[in-house]
Amino acid sequence: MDTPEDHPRYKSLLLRHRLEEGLRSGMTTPTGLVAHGRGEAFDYLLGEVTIPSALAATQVAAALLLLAERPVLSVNGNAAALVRDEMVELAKELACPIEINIFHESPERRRLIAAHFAAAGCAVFGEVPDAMLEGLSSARARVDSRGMFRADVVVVSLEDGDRTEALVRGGKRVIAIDLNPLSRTPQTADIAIVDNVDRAYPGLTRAVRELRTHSPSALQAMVDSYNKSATLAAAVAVIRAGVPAGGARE
Ligand code: PTJ
Repeated sequence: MDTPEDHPRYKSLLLRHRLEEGLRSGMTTPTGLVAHGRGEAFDYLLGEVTIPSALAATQVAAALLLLAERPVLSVNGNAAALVRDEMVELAKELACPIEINIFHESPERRRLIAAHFAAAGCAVFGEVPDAMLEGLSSARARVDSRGMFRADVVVVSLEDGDRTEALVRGGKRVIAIDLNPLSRTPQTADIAIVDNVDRAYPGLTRAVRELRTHSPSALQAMVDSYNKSATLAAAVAVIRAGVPAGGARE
C-alpha cells in the first residue's frame, strides 16, 4: 500500500488493503468486505480507540485464558487477512492452537487460510475438520477434534451468533471480539471485547503478559466479578454520546 503513514486514515486504509489482498488470494469472501464495513462504522462511532470498558474486558479475558486448560483461537477469512501475525503472537504466548472456523464453508478457503498461517511459521487446526459441534445443523458445525471440539475456552472474532450460541451450549467459555455491541455474538458470549480486532489481539497479548504472574485465585476473582451487561452498556453509551473526544474526524 503506498499511502503515507502520516495519512489521517492510514490505519483504516491499511486494514481495507489487507482485506482486499485477502479477497484477491481467495481467503476472504466478498461478504467479508461488507461485514468489515459494518465494523468500521461502529469503530468510527467508538472513536477508533480501545474504550475503557473494552480494556477492562480484555483484562478479564486474559485472566480467563490464563486459567484455561485447552484454549483455542478461532480464525475466519477476515481475521486471517487482518490480524494473522497478532493472532500468532497471542497463540505463542498462550501455547495454544489456532483453528480455522469459517461461516461460508469452502475446503479451498480452509486450505488457503492454513497456507497463510504456515507462511508465518504457524500450523493451524481445522484445514480438514473431523468432528461436529452439537446443536448446529449446517457445515458450520464442523470443528477439529484436537482443537475446538475439546476446548474449554474459545476466542472468536467477527463470529456469527448461531455458532457462538452452539459453542456456549457445548459448555465452552466464549470470548468474543466484536465492534457491534448489539450483535448476537457479544450478547451470547461470556466475555465481550467491543474493539477492533487489530487492537484487541495485541491488547490481549499484553494483558496475558501482565497477568501471567498473578495467582489462579486472583485471576478467578477477576473472572467472577466480570459483568458483561456493563461492558455492552458502556459501549452503547459511548456510541450514543455522539462525536468522540477530539471532535470531527476525517
Ligand atoms: O470467512 P467467513 O466465511 O467465516 O466469513 C466471515 C464473515 C465476517 C463474513 C462472517 O462471519 C459474517 O458474516 O459475519 P457477520 O455476521 O457480518 O458479523 C461480523 C461482526 O463483526 C459484525 O458485528 C461487525 O460489526 C463485526 N466486525 C466487523 N469488522 C470488525 C468487527 N469486529 C471487530 N473488528 C473488526 N475489524
